Amino acid sequence: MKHIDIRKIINFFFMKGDVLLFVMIITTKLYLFNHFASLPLTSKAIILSICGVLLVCSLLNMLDNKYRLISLYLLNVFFSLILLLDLIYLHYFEDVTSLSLFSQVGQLGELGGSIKNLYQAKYTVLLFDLFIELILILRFSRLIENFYANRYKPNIKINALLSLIIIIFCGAMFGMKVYNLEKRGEMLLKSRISNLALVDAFGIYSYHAIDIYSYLETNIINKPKVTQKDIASINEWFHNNKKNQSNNSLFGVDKGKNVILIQEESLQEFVVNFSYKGQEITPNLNNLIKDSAYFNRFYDQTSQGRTSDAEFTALNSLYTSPYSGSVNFHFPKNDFDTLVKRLNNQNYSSLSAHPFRGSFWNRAPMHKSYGFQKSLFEKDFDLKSGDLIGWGLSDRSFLLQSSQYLEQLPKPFFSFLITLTNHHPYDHIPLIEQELSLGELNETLVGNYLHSVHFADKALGQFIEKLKKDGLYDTSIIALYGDHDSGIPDSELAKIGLKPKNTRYYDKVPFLIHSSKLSKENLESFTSQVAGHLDITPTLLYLLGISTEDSHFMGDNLFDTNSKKIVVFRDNSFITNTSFFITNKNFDSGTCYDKENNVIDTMKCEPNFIQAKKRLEISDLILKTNLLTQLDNK
Ligand code: GP9
Ligand code: MN
Repeated sequence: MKHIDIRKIINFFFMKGDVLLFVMIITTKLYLFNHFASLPLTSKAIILSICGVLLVCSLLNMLDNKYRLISLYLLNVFFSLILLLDLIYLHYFEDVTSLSLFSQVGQLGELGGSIKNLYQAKYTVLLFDLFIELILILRFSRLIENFYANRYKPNIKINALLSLIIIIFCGAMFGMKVYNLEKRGEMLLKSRISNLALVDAFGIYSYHAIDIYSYLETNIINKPKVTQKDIASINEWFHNNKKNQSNNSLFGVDKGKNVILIQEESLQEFVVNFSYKGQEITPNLNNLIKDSAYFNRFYDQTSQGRTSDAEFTALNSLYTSPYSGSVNFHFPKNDFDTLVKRLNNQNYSSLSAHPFRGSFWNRAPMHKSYGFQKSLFEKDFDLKSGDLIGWGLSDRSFLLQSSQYLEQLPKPFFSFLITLTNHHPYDHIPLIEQELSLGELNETLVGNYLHSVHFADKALGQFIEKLKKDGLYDTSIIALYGDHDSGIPDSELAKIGLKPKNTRYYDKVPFLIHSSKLSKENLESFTSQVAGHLDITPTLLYLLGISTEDSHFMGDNLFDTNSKKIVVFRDNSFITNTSFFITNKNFDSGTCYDKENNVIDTMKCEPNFIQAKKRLEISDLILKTNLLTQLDNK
């Protein structure tokens, strides 16, 4: 066997001393970053972040010795600045930066002016070594040059092997982390819920790598080319679709009124007018419905983006993201045409409010893109005087505090209130607040849901009373809808006597519109139609007398009877007034039902399936290529 030269091995490691020192410095900075940002720090997240750094360093080994130190120094500057920028951004937006933000001047530009205020003296520790290193490099440049000149020249084979080992090790760590997360049901990579969740799981640098990849995937790799033919065919589709719309006496009945749009967390339709052991679950909602237009065949059109999808579909009247996960992360900087912008254009003031972090579902930048002049998140509410239940401020405190904001808004206003308390797994309501006597249902999932919905309903009742006191009840359109289904399995629903006849049987959420004008009308022919989240914007604009002729909303004004009405779901399932088609993507695997839920010949659903597919294709192309501004608006 060939003699092993120990000196060579020592020399090899000595040669890597600069890299080791660099990695130690960055590790320290990572600890400091997490400490300043008050983020939990797991060893896996640190290792995964360091992996990225090591990978970049291993490329450095290929460089000539002459450039080694300066490259390491520049990398240190680069990695330190990322941490610094993220800290500053976190301080202001409660989120870390992402590539989609850099791609447009918007939010970061806005930050420019306040960087001085957001910078904290302690952050300087992240830059401190850079100053010292720079002085040392300049002062001892000759010495350093000699030192590197006398080192071994980089050995390509050994360095390539080293890089391979790092890649295998890091890949395995990454894979294990993803596997463990998915085993726990957390599909963070496939369906991002917040950037911070990725930082928690993978570390800050790996998060940025994932973010860059996902940005490139959406904006370059998967971005289709749009031809003039595509544009013409989409224009034609919208043109034909509009031909069916007619005006009636309800157009503009609520012109100039304030709009209070409430999105209720996980509120399903089956609780409406439902009683258990003689107890009404939603007495306040039921009362409000008596005084409103109530659409009882209104379906949940959300997909993986859950609450954020409900916001998107309701305000944009487009279908959810064609990619897995929420529109909010794939297309936060698209040019949207929303209910918000349409009302802003009519001199409305606009406000959105939700008592949770603005970073969750990427809401802060997204609500800006929707056009909200002001958005309130957790930090804008008084958590000390309000009560905290489950995920945060209870609906009771949230709606009460929001009503104080509403009082101050210049009129007419549009406010979009997103509640939080009734969130899965619905076991947050304290015993003292549980008003229903549910007997054996107590502590079951469905029992907890009833308690939780009842609590949310009481909060709604108090809010309505407050609106009446503030003189807003009659001067506003109050619209309310559930964001998505509750995720309660059939076995639990059976405990309260519900037996779904197909997988989407209870996939309905309530949708009501209260306005003093509507309560006097007979609306049966409109409210008995099938409907969904995409119909909210066109319907409200219709009542407000704002034309949508120039829009590309894919939902319909529900105050118009439409024999061709179709509610399309992301997986290509759909419902019409007379049929229901359930599939998980293709036609052959689908089942066609008639209105009475009897299975009928699949071919009867084919024409509508083609129509549903076309709708999704159009919406997807609009999203993927940010097409709205290029379409005809006549
Ligand atoms: C949190 C809330 C919950 O902000 O919207 O979102 P969900 O888990 O229902 O999508
Ligand atoms: Mn939700």
